[in-house]
Amino acid sequence: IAPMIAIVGATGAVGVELMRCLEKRGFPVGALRLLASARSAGSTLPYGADQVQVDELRDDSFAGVDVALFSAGATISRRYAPIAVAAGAMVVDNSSAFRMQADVPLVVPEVNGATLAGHNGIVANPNCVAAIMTMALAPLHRAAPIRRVFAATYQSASGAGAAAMEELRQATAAHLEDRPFEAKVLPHPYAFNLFSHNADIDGESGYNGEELKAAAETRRILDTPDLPIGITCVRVPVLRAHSIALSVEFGRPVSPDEARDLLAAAPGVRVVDDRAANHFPMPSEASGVDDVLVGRIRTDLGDPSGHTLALFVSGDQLLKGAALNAVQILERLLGR
Ligand code: A2P
Ligand code: 11C
Repeated sequence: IAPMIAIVGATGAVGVELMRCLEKRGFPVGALRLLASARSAGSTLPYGADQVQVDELRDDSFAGVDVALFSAGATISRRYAPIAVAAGAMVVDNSSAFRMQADVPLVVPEVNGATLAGHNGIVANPNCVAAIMTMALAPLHRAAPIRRVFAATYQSASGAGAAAMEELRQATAAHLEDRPFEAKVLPHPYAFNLFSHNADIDGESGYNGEELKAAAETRRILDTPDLPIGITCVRVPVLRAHSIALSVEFGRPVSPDEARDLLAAAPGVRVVDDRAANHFPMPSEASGVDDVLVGRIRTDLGDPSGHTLALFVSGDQLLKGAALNAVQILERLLGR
């Protein structure tokens, strides 16, 4: 029988995409319980032909729920995911709350789906950079073990939530109309600008929280605990797809042709690498698309040994970086 599914954070950027993914993939939904803050209680959201009411998240929200999809931030997940599990629900959590916890699998189904078997009620959905990056790295790593990664990200507004997407729209309109605009959601002017990712900086390393999460989670998903990863995360004025410039050193030389073949054969990856047309992955073409786009595949001339490839990746932050991956996890968990 079809499960009762709760979505915590249903009104958010990811919450709305979770509903779209369930619907689009024909996931059997017995009943849908939409949960958010008191601010949204009583509003409705469309699901198929229905309007479903949004309720305030409370301790008793999970009675009868089979599966709870959390996307309301780590604080909410820490408090309510154990309550959902105690009520008998299986939790797929999109926050960072449990991602590095040993008894919680951190899963990109195409990469390490087998680790799902070890779950104790909670499965963690990775940080969007980690999910998108591992989709490009794993097919290569399986053929030629990776020794080192350098990454620079170009991250969209959606990673900071629905309010940040709206701020990008408003700030851009104000800029074009030469009106003053005061940023409220993000720390810096966003229109026609870019800035270092808004996560807090770790005083010791100088890395920000997003960089540390993306690196640690990538190591965990690839099962390469010692992989050195250097990464710089930047917010760019794009609505919903993240891009990543990668430099990947292997234990042996890997030619661009070999890499292209490996990536072309990988489920969930689409090679976009047309040198003649200068057509490579772009966030505009990754937005709304399930596949992660990978291209600009070339030998990295920064490494004269020929062991390093350069790549450029774009993936929809709300889909493979969040909602789609969560629904794919659910499909695996329920054996669909
Ligand atoms: P609400 O819309 O009622 O504030 P986003 O990542 O797009 O910013 O979305 C965050 C999601 O988390 C929204 O659905 C938001 O609901 C929800 N949320 C935020 N704070 C709480 C809370 N205290 N209890 C339940 N849901 C919350
Ligand atoms: C961003 N990736 O683009 C972040 C948002 O680890 O789930 C999600 C943070 C996380 O800002």
